Amino acid sequence: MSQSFSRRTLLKLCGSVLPASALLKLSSALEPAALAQAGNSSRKFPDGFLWGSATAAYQVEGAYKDDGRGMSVWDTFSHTPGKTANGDTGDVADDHYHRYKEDIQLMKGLGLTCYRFSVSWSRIMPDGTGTVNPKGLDFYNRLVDELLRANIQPFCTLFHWDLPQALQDKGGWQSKDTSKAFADYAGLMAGKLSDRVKHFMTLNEISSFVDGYVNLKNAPGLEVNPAQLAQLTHYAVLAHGLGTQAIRAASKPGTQVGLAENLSACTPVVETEAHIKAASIALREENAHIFTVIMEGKYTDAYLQRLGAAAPKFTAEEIKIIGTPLDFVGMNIYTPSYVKASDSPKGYEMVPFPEVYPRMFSPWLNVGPEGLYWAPKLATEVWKVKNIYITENGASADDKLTPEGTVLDIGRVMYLRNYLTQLQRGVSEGVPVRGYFLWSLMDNYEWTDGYERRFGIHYVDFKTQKRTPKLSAEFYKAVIARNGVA
Ligand code: GBH
Repeated sequence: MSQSFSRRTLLKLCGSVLPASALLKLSSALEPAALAQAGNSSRKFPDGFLWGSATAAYQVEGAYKDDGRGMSVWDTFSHTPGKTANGDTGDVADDHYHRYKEDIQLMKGLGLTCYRFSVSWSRIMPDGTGTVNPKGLDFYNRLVDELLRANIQPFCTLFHWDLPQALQDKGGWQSKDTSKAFADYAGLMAGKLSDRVKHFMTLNEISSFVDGYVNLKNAPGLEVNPAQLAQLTHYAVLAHGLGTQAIRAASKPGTQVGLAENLSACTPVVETEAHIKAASIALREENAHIFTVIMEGKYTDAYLQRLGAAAPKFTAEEIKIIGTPLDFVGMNIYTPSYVKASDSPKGYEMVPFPEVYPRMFSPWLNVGPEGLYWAPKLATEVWKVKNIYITENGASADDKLTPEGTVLDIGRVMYLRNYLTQLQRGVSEGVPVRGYFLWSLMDNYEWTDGYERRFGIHYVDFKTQKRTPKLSAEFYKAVIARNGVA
């Protein structure tokens, strides 16, 4: 049964306890315009807050053989029978390589002020090193120019998992040569684009792509032993450090460098002093192998002790490079890691998600909006981070195109509204988050899940390549227009 009262009834009910002046206020506050305004002022973001969306080369571009592009580990992996849902590949994906102008119109339609894309390394250097392919470079020049024409700031990720196959053949991330090759490529790109691109991210989600060396669900789909895992993770963070230095050396002044990492977004189970303290200890330790060593230029003692003989081998010089100070950090946050206080020596305990729990359309996508408040807030306290971007946040849903040609994805809208409310809470308290990138602009190739898991706010019919805005696109457009949670 509906529990809402008419305005008249409400006034009657309140009339018995409220003085006449309050009554007058209450009655005008209930006018629709006043309601919209109240929402506006109380949940606003600061002026200049950047609103974006994110994609990645292999997930949207397609055109996998065009203009001299070399093969990447994801081409090999997705073409191997049995590796991805329905054998789906990124051969065509969203055909963004040919339709980028149309896609920039979608961005304009939303009112985006920034856009995060990634460069396909094997389009630029088909063999991973050496010869540069001018036609590959051309594509990103055209993309950047078109974004700027639309008044959208380009944010460029240099590596989003699609390692050139030629480098994989020489050991991939198990070889330190890959870290050096990445720095060469990153410096090259910064030299070409930094006259127009002001924000570069080195690597996207180190923790995810190193997973491809222990988890057969990700490229390159290998299973190495634990000792090798810590070592290759070390080569990846080293690539980030070398890449940061190479980008700085090659860039125009004013260029900002960071990374995009899906750190474990430690969040107190209950907002009490003890649990909050536990979450902040956990943030350092749970991210020791990647985020912490990058922020602090040091592996924590607990991490090295925990690994024992499987700990990575490294030099003091490498550690210093890894800790090269950054201009900003990017956080990909989808789901929180809940932490509780504990009397154990480490002082915290991770709380696993139960079997029955609110989830979006990917088994791992547990809903926990306050992760978007706590992870940036605790990172600011622990590492004195000055500039944060939420480089990814978004959700999968079982979207269905209605016969009328729309998608009423209220689940995704619910998810976004709650996460953005928590983000606004942090920003209003001074947490230095400067911008937000929604994953994703449009449905795309969701790696091992193929085209079965849709994350877009535009629906893509992969047969016709037609893009249709979902309800969540209307929601996001309203958020951007009022610079506040809608
Ligand atoms: C991001 O990863 C990626 O950066 C982006 O490319 C991707 O499309 C997007 O999120 C949505 O997934 O199947 O149990 O092995 C988010 C973090 C880490 C989540 C790996 C999925 C695999 C879980 N991802 N994880 S499992």
